[in-house]
Amino acid sequence: MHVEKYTKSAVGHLLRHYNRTANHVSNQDICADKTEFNYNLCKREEFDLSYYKKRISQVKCQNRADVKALCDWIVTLPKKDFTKEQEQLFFQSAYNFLAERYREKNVVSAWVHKDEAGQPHLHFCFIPVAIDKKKGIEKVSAKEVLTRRELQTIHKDMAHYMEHIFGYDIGILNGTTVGGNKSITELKLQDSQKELTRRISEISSLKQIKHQSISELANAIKQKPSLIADVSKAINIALGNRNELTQHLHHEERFRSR
Ligand SMILES: [Mn+2]
Repeated sequence: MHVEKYTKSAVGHLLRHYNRTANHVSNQDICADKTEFNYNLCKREEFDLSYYKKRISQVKCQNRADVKALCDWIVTLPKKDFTKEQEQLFFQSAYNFLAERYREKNVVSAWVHKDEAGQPHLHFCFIPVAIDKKKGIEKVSAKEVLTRRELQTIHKDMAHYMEHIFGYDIGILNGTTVGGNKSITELKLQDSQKELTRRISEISSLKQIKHQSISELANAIKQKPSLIADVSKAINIALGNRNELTQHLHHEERFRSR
């Protein structure tokens, strides 16, 4: 399972993507024949977009374009030989677990997609509503709802919950093990993680070189203690201390003329 956060401007399009009323010509991964098997676990009389608008008007929301107003927990069905009933039990349980955690009135839609390449998955879409500690009012804050701690604990909590329902550990997939079903955002993230790994290995190889030359230097100093003075002169020159450089050159000249 992994979470995505979206700004207000994306909400209309996203909800149409989840409920499949958007034009999906561009999405090659959706198999139109299977779309009828999708189902929404969030049962409301009104349309998702109008419920979203109504709910967000009830809470404080900063009037800034970059405010994350909708979050989507994507929960993927583990690759097990689940019957149709077990599959539905899995998604219904995931819904119950998440609806309790983020409060049902903040849920906008909860579509199970069975028409995409890869495993069936749930898009649990909700407005991240936190309680403002000073004013005691409800406010939109993805930062305060999806804290680092929340992201660290939810996976384990969900696994426990499912174990309680199914009677055994069904193996909830986390974001890094989902594979196959990655969004653009995830792929970008993967790229930057690869870049980071590359940088880290570069740094550690640099450190190795540094260690080598330090031990070489240490050996050299042991054999010729006056080298310390030379090293400190060299450091000054390297740091751009012009006086040191001139003195050094004069000294060399005098040395040579003797
Ligand atoms: Mn989907």
